[in-house]
Amino acid sequence: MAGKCKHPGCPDPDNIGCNVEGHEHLHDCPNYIPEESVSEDSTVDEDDYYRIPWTGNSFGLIDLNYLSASSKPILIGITGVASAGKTSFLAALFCLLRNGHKIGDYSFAGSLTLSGWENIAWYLSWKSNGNIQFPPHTANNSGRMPGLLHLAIKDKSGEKKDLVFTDAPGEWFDYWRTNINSENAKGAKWIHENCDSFLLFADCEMLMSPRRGIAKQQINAVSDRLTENLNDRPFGLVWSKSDVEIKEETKNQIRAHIKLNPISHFMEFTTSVKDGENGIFHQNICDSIDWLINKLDSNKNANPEINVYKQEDMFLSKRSINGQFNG
Ligand SMILES: Nc1nc2c(ncn2[C@@H]2O[C@H](COP(=O)(O)OP(=O)(O)OP(=O)(O)O)[C@@H](O)[C@H]2O)c(=O)[nH]1
Ligand SMILES: [Mg+2]
Repeated sequence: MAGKCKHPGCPDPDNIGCNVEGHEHLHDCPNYIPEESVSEDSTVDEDDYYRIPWTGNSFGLIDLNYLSASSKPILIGITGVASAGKTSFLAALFCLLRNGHKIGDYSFAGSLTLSGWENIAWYLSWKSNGNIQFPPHTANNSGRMPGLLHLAIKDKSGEKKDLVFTDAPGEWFDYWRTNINSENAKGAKWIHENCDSFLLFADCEMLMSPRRGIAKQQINAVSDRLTENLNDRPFGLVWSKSDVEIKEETKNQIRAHIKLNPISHFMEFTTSVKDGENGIFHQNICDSIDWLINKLDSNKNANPEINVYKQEDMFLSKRSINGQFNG
């Protein structure tokens, strides 16, 4: 047994717990009681328990309920093996939005996980000594649920969208590509089953190294898993760390493999935490999210036109017959 969880709504209290606040390290979760401290009386009286809806940290599954009760958030699965640059991409996205960049027509309009974003974006942010660091490797804690990062974005007409990004450890995808039913692949499986769209990260640095053969196999295998039951969910291929240039031939081999499977919406993006010529790599970070949103919108049916006396007042006006007011 790994420990106990004292959160009243925990689905797995006798094992690893729910890490409901999405702490990076399970031991930081106030609900988690490590194995050595578990005693008979370590349960919590539910009447004394008060839970606030969020703390600003990454979401867990229960927090997602607070958001999905009022709107249908778009879940974006950030996928790829360890060190592929997933968390750095998310950190760069947040830094760009914080500096006023837009996702298509949409600007930053808030987040319920600001601390979670700051925890990763801090590393890329300017320090007084001029150093840039990278966020740490995403810890493989609970093995079931990825950390979830929320963004609200709004366009000029006031249309708001809620986006939720998964920030999962790359190990999960490694287990998942080798054995879909592995206990350690449950988190990756959750992402595949629940996300509305996906970005798969292909690590250009590794694809330029002597380990490029392994890198290709890993990218191809994760892509095979993702394209299974993909249906019309958009799938973006991110050439991460594109400040390291790779041969077109290497890219072509990976493209050829991915295209063996039918994909309704496919697009590639070259990105990096470095801005690139005229900021192209940064622009592509925002464009990749814009593309996913657009493709998801295009999957929806258009709203039917309803004949009403006053178009702007759909509640009070009576419906007309053959377009004539029937009042
Ligand atoms: N040259 C270059 N290196 C990068 C870039 N982004 C990330 N890296 C390097 O890649 C390492 C891993 O990046 P992460 O963002 O932690 O990768 P990850 O996919 O989140 O890794 P896991 O959390 O282990 O799954 C970083 O520590 C950096 O050394 C980039 O844009 N360019
Ligand atoms: Mg990570």
